[in-house]
Amino acid sequence: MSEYKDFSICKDTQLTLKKAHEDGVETVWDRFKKQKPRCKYCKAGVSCQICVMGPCRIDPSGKSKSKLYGVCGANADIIVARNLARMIAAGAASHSDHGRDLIEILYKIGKGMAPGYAIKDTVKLKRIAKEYDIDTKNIGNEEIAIRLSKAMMKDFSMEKGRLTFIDRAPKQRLELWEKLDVIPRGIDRETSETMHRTHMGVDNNHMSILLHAVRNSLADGYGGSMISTELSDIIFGTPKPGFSEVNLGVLKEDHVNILVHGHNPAVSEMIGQAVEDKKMIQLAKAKGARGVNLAGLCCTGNEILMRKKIPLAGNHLMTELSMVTGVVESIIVDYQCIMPSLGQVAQCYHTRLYSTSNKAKFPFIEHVEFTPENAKEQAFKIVKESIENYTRRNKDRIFIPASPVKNMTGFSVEAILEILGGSLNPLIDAIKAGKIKGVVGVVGCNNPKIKQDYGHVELIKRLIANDILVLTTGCANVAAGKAGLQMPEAKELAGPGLKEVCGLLNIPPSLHVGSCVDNSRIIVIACALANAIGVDIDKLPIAGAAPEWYSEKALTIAFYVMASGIYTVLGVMPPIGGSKKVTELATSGLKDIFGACLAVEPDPIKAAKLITAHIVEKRKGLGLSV
Ligand code: XCC
Ligand code: SF4
Repeated sequence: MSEYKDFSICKDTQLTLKKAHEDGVETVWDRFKKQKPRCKYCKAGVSCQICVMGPCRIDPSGKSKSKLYGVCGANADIIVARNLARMIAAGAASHSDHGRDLIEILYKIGKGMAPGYAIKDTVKLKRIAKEYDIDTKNIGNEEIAIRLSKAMMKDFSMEKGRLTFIDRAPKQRLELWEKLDVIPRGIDRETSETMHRTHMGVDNNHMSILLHAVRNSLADGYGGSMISTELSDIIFGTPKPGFSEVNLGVLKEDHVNILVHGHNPAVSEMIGQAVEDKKMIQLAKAKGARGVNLAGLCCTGNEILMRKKIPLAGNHLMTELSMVTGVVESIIVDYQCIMPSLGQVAQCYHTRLYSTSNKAKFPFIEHVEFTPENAKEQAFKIVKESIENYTRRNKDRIFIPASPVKNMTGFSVEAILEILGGSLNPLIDAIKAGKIKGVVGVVGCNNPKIKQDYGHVELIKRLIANDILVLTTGCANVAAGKAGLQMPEAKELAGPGLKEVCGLLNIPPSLHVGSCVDNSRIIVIACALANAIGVDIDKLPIAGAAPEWYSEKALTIAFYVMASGIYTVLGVMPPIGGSKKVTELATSGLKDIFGACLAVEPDPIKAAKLITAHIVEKRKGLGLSV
């Protein structure tokens, strides 16, 4: 058992991983080990495969004089900057494509072509439409939906020339971005231009590649991701606080268990509707189960947890293990962060797997395509088949490793404002009085390079103990929930000031604000705080951290957060070490440009010190007590 403690701090992970090995199942950790030793060129970002004169490699130590340039003459700085920019483009493309799919649904709702979907938050629909200069008087919600979706489509193209939501940023930040020429002109345009710039023989100045990468990342943060969040709220409802449960213990032995995994709530929300249907529940009972239990994984799990309080079974590194419990009838995936190994693991159990997006297909996973038109029908089909699969369960192989932990969720910006009585002023007063020293977003993934959830949990505990309010998204949120940090009672772990505020408002010291696209909610709060105080964002006592990140999307997030003026600490080094210039820029030089930079610190205890020191410095800058 002790060896399993090296992989994860979570009991449910340790025990289920042990069973996986007993069952002969290979997991992400086993494959991780087999990949060692890692290529030092790739690790440092100095291998290039951009054209077929290569692949080329530059000696990251700089010792080998014959390996200073690729065949085309690109040096380490150019190669590292190009590779980094392409990672950021991929992240931006992923979030933005997610947003685009939601725009299509909104448009089809307006046209009456998306049965099963509806506009849940009409107040927000009108508010966002106003931001897009749409006159909502005398037109129905359907027409507003059509006009808003068309206006948002313009954000994606080159028709408008400037992202709409970018103007949520404080004017000082906008002026800076204008001066640097990094205001995104169109979401797709910036990603496309990154691909162009990084083609052989285009942009060969690491600085200008990086500045464009920043613009590309802003196109995600204030574009694709922000649109995704706002539209999900409009279509599926703006989250409100409430309670649920988290960890593998949310699976129920006597129920049909269905898991949803991925990112876009368009599929999971429909599955959510189908499992509540009386006929489906009757069918489950006829098959000998007590009912149907829906739970989430990763970010689509965060989405339905936020809105419907549907329990969360686990984060990134738990996705394979969920099947090892032997009680999962089906997993329905949409896209992003879905390991292609899932189908293989399912071969050892009775779990049926379904992919739903025509852009995300997997080995050994059955494809049932979802469109706005057929989603309702398909959701019922899959739920019915999942229920029928209950009788195929092998009762001798069942293993539910833990009891669920209660958590509190649903902290949208709107919900936070409501708790505060309608404005951010009480929060600002608490910050000024030093009761809350600062606010930090702890976000991002799991990565087998870091003991699962250790980075998240240690960091959050230390921050809240220092009176720093934590906002979580993505897989970090699951870690916080499992560790009990998302209950109001966790205030006991907070410093005296934060404890008092949490007690007064009856909230946890670590608030769940959503999925990874919902980092845009953190940005909205940061912008609103800066605007209310009348300073730029980089003057605020706030920071970001992604202690266990793995994905290109996380890197894009780190970049738009940094470019917004928020110091961000990464727990895993991005592949940039092969260029001194790029590394220095990212970890210090950008501070002179954006007022914030990145830091890399794998040890969460040291990361907490870095962040706390940063917050102290910012408080001093504002003339606040420390
Ligand atoms: Fe994926 Fe969003 Fe990372 Fe988790 S946190 S591993 S990106 S699911 Ni987004
Ligand atoms: Fe090599 Fe240059 Fe081609 Fe990259 S772009 S593979 S460095 S020749």
